[in-house]
Amino acid sequence: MRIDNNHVEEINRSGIKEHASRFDFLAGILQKGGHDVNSILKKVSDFQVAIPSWALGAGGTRFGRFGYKGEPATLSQKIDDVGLLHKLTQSAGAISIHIPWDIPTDYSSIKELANSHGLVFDAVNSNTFQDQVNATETYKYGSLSNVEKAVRDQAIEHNKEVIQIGEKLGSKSLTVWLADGSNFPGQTNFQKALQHTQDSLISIYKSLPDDWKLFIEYKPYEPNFYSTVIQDWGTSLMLANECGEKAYTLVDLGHHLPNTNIEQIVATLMLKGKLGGFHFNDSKYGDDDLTVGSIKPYSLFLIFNALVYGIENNPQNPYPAWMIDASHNIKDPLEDLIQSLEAIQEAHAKALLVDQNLLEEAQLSHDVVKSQEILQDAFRTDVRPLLKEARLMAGGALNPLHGYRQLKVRNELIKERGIDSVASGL
Ligand code: PSV
Ligand code: MN
Repeated sequence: MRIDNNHVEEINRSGIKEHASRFDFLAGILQKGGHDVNSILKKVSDFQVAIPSWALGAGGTRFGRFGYKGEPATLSQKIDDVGLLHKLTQSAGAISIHIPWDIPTDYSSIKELANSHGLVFDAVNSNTFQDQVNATETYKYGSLSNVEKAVRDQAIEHNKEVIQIGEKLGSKSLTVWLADGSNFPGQTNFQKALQHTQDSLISIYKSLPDDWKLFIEYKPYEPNFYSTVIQDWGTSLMLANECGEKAYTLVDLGHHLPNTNIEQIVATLMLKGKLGGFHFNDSKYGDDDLTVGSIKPYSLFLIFNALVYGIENNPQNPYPAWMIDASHNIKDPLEDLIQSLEAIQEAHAKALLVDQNLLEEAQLSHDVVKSQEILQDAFRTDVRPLLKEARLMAGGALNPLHGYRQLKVRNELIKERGIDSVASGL
């Protein structure tokens, strides 16, 4: 199924009048408060988030997986799904693929298809956390950090192949996430594991085209439960620095121990010009991969406040690559992604309302109360009419979730793909 302009017109018709009055009301308040509404609208619509190819099917846990009917079974169908999301939300203009889950067979037709939906290919992701069919070496005891040279070489080679695939698609970055670590004290030598990882990453980095970036993800635990080689942002930053100027740290919101101050990590990395990419999700306990903004919306806003500050004040940091990295165990994956996109846009728009000059004044005069008020004023503003207006201007749906249901998109996908189609991926 494809959503066209007629569909969008149909789903927007009933709400347009109500929206106009709500938007005018909010725009009036913001203008009185000294905000440039047009510039905020532009920043909101320019903010595009990549959808990972593995998030379009139902996820699972180690206890089981409950499939979702009409899942995209091929890369083309996954691209079509991102196209649906983008048409409705006008904020999902890119797709990020995981290799070998989604290796294209016909590159030009895949690129053409993405192009027809207005999508580009974001970072390509390597996978050295699962053994592949016919692989000679196993990653059971690690990949880039493995004590066996043959295993490290296989993992390095895989990353180089992923770069080649990405080049054919027009991607400009490689994301490396390592599951490497240990389950028990004494199992590995920390120093040797880190040294091997560094040497392996440098070898991959040497194959990186000049206009590419390498993103190094970190994660404190899982699937290893005693130690992870790249456990935190400091380790990732250290490795990125060892690799060179095209290597960066990637922050995944779920990859922190509970209550970690992620906004401070963001600020630190941006000051150092080393925040390359960002994976959005939400969590209550660990790497729960829940819908963005579903658990801790205020934290998400504070993180966006640090991101917006960094984008405006840190020219040394390249514009980060944004991606949703969530998993959907019981929701329709497309509905879940629409909710995530909305939460991201909302937190971003609220952060754009923070008066940074006023905040600096309050900070310099040690007015702690006022500093808090400035942030919370922005957080408490209902920016949804702004998001709707930005979408409307870009040709999207006033309310993407309602539109998705009104057009019965899932039913159409089930008719086209059947009830048993299963997405490749985790
Ligand atoms: C690992 O938890 C991770 O966040 C990495 O980004 C992976 O590539 C992704 O999830 C999918 O497994
Ligand atoms: Mn991630």
